[in-house]
Amino acid sequence: MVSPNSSTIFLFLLSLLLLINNGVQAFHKVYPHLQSVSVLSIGAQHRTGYHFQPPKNWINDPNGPMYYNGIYHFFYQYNPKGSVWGNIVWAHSVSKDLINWEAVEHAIYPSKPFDKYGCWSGSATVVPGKGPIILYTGVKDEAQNQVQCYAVPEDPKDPYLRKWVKPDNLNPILVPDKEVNGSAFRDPTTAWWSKDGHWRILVGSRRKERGVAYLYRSKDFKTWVRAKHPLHSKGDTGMWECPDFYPVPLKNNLGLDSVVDGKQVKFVLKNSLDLTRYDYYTIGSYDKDKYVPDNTSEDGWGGLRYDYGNFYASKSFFDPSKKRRVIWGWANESDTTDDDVLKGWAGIQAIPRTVWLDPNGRQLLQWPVEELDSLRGKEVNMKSQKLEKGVNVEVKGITAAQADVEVKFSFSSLDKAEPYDPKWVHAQDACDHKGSKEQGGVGPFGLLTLATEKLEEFTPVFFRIFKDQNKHVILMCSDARSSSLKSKLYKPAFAGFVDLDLTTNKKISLRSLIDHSVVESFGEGGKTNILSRVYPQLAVASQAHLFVFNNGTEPITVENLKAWNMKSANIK
Ligand code: DQQ
Repeated sequence: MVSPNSSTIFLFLLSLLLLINNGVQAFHKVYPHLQSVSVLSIGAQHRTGYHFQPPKNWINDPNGPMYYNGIYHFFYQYNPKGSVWGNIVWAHSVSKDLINWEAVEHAIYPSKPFDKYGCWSGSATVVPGKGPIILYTGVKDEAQNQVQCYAVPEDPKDPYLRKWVKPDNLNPILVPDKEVNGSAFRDPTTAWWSKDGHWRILVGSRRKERGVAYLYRSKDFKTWVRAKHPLHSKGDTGMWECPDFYPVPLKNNLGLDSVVDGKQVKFVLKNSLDLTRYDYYTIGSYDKDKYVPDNTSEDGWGGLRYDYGNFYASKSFFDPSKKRRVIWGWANESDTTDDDVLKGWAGIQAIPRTVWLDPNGRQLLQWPVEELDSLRGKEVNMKSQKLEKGVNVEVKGITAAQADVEVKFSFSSLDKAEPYDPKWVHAQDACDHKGSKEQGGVGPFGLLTLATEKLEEFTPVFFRIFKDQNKHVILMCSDARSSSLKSKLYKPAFAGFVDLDLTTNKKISLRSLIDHSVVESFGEGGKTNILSRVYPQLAVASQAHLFVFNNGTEPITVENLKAWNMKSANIK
C-alpha cells in the first residue's frame, strides 16, 4: 500500500476537516443563538435504548470514570442549556453495574475565576487511604486559556459523592509555563504513582502542529513540576486531546491499576486527534519517563484506532472489583446542528468496553462489558446457514431496532479473493469503492442492520477479503451510505483492517449492538471495532429488520448466529 509522507496527510486532513465540517460538528465553537432554545420536537425514534444518554441536551467526552466504595461513577461533558456544545459542566451519574444509571447533581461547574468559561475534560485518581481526586481543565477567559484544577468530594462518606469542592488554596493547581501553549493545554490523565515517591500525570497539548503529551510530577498531588521532556510527542498530528496512558499485562487479559514496574507488561498511549476527531493508540514500553512505541505499532495517522467509526475523547479506568480495564468513548451525532436543536439532544456514550492486549502483542482487544448481557431478552438462532452469492436471509423473531447479534462466518477457500488496489491508502478508501452492493470474490458478507424489508434503507456491517502481494487483506466496513433516505446527514463508509491470518482457519466473527441510531460493531472478538450513527426514516421500531448476506462468489456459511432482543437500560 502506498504511504504518503506525513505532511501531505496532514494537509489533506486539514482540507478534509473543512469539507466535512457540516457533517461532524465543529468543536469548541460557541453557538450563542442556539443556547436555551426551546425544544420543538424530539427525535424519539432515534433515542437509544441501552446506550448512555441523558434525557436532553448536548453531551461530549466521558470524564473521570472510577469505581469507589462499590459504586461506579461516570462524569461527562454536558451543556445544561441546549443541544449544542457550550456552557460545559461535569454531569454525574452513578451505577452498580455500568449499564443502569442514576443521575445526581452536576459535580463540577463554572464557579471560580479559573474555570469561569468552562469545566473541560479530566480524570479521577483514587488515592489509597485518601479517596478520589479529580483533575480537570478550567477555561479562564474568552480566549479559552486553560489551566488544570483540583476537586475533591465534600463528604467522602457519601456513597454517591454528590458534592465536589475546589479548594481555593490549591487552585488552579497547574498553569502553563511560558514554553507551553496556554490555549492548547488540557485534559489531565489519571495520576500514577511510582516507587521514586512521585505522582505523575500527562496533559495534552501541541507545539505548532506536533502533538504533545506533557509529563508532570508531584510528591504531594498539589505542587506539580513539568518534566524536561514530554512523555511522548509526534510531528504533524496536531493537538492531542484527552491523552490516556496505562499498562496491560503481556500474559493475561486482566486490567492493571496505574503504572506498574516489571517486564510482564506493555504500555498503551492513546491520544484523541482534534483535527480528525479520532482516537489512535500505540503499544510500547515505558522507562525513565520516556515512552517508546514498539516497531509493530505505527505512530501517527496510519496508527491503530480504538474504533474506526464515531468514537472520540475516550477515557479508561481500572475496575478493581473485576480486575479489568474499561474504556468509555463519546459518539457524536452525525446529523446537522439544526437537527440536534429540533431533537433537543445530541451525543451518546459507546457501551463501556473491557480492553486488554491481543495475545499477538501488536494490538488491543475490546469487548462490551459482560454486564451488558443482563439486558439480553428473547434469543433466536441460526445454524449452518449457507449463503450463496446475492443471498440475504432474514433473522426473524427479534426486535431488530434494539438488539445484540453475535455471528460466526466460515468459507472454504481464499482463491476468489480480489486484488487489493494500492491506491486505497486507508481502509475507508477501499470501502468507498467496494461497498456491500459491489459483488466480490470472498465477500462482502456480514449483516444488514436497521434495514427495511425491501432494503430502501440499511446499514451493512461486513467483511471483504483481498489479495495483496503475498498476503490477504481483511477489510471490515460499517457503511452508512444507504442508512437513511434523509439527505444532509454525514454518511461515511467507515472501515478498518482486521489483523487475522485466514489461511488455515477460514472463520471470522462479528458482534453488532444495534440501538435505533447506533450500530456498534466488534470484528473478530474486538480486534477491529466500528461505531456508526445512523438515522433511518423507515427502518425504525418494528419496521426495522436484520439480515445476514453474502454478495461474493465464494459461498459463505453462517456457522452460528445468536441474536437477542435487548431490554432498555434504566438510565434515570
Ligand atoms: N472536549 C473538551 C476538551 C477536550 C475536548 C471540551 C475533546 O477538554 O479537549 O468539551 O472532545
